[in-house]
Amino acid sequence: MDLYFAPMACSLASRMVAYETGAAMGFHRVQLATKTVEGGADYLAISPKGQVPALRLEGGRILTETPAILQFIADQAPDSGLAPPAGSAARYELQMWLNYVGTELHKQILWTTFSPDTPPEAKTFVRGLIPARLAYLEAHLTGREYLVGDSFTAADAYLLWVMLLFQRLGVDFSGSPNVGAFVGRCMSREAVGRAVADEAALLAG
Ligand SMILES: N[C@@H](CCC(=O)N[C@@H](CS)C(=O)NCC(=O)O)C(=O)O
Repeated sequence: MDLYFAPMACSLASRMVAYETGAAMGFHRVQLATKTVEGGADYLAISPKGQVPALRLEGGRILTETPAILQFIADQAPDSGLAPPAGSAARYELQMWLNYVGTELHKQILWTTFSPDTPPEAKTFVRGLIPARLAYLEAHLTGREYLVGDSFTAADAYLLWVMLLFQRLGVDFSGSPNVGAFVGRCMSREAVGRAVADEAALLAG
């Protein structure tokens, strides 16, 4: 498999899950501004959406959309527990959280915040949504270590990425100790910490 990514973008969640499973994965850096892949290839010819992540499967098929990619990688290693078995209630809970993180946090708040074309009023508006979103997560994580069941799943990887960007935005976590503990818990996982460190280094370097 080959993952098309940009450092510290949402594709980082896919790297976390790939490292967690130990999947054999090629990583290809995309310049989102120019829609080119490192080495000069036209990224739009690979993924016409022009967004990361994209996953090239064995055989050449291209998969896009973070929830689908995360589940595909996780399903290659069913014993990892990163995605509960298909058809189980826990699997639908996983999908519920992947959808929540993707729509209510990633696209609504982060994408709007980081898009260069967003009007300032819109940035202010979505920033104002953050306390309620954090309060919801804080309540859910009361007495729980992870979003679904009692072990780390692909949904936790996606939420962690959002929380790391919230930290970069200077969001106040002081009223969200469970969320803060969740971030620390996830980051203390060897594979997750390594994925974040690798992309932070790429961004810095
Ligand atoms: N619906 C897509 C959204 C992916 C997305 O928004 N990717 C961002 C980076 S976090 C991106 O590629 N932005 C560049 C652009 O929109 O042109 C998914 O779930 O994967």
